[in-house]
Amino acid sequence: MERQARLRVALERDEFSLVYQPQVDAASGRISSVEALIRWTHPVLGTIPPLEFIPLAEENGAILAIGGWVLRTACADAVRWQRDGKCVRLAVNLSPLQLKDPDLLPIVRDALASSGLAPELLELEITEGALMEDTAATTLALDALRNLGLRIALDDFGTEYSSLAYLSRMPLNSLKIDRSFVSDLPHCAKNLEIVRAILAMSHSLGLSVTAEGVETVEQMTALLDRGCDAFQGYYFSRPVAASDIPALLDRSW
Ligand code: G
Ligand code: G
Ligand code: MN
Ligand code: NA
Repeated sequence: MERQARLRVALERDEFSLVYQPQVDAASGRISSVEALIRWTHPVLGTIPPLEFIPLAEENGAILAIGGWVLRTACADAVRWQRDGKCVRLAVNLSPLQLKDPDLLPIVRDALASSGLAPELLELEITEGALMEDTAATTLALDALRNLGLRIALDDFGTEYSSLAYLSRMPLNSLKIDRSFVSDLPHCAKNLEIVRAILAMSHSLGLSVTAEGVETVEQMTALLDRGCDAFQGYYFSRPVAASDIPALLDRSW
């Protein structure tokens, strides 16, 4: 079978799963949020990374069904953590195609209603590409989502267009600095300056900033010294199974 065709049946065959990676609040050192990340385990081919299959799913439209499954599953996991007495925000990645889907709003509303997750605890991560495509329609879609009470984060910031125009125009709550700017900190003077500029600009627009791909204490310190609001990366935790999250929520850094 071809990969595209395999992808279409993977949902029915229950081959997808989610792992979760913590985001740590700089002020408290506690986990403020966890990001859901999809995994595909094919019975014969084994693990197929999202960077390989997400683009395929966007080509054949399967991303809409897959994205709906991710939302419902992640919201249900988050409510299970709450029943354990652990309240944490949930971040879910949204494909540009989902943002253009006229059914997105009812899909999100249903995922919240059927799980019982409070909208304030859900954050959707969108990419710069999604913002560039159709500004008017995108603003409407984001406004509708924010009116439900949830938060919007701009993912992988700095890798695509990084237009300053949409940053002030779009209804965003936060921005995630791409890990390519983090990996050679604290030694790379140029990336230190880029990080400083992103933080100044974001804070003046009222956006909170998360740094991605933080792998060492030196990287964390460089980001902390410059006023970064939250961190995500292997230094704190790799993505883990849903059942491992409650124990992590007791930790602090
Ligand atoms: O988990 P990992 O680093 O391998 O993820 C690689 C890429 O796949 C990241 O850019 C991430 O945003 C994307 N990704 C992971 N899970 C999802 C998902 O549920 N939906 C979408 N649209 N992208 C995802
Ligand atoms: O959605 P986003 O593009 O932010 O996806 C996050 C991706 O980054 C996931 O695939 C995750 O596995 C990966 N990742 C998370 N932390 C680290 C890290 O510290 N180093 C590296 N190299 N990758 C990371
Ligand atoms: Mn993300
Ligand atoms: Na990212």
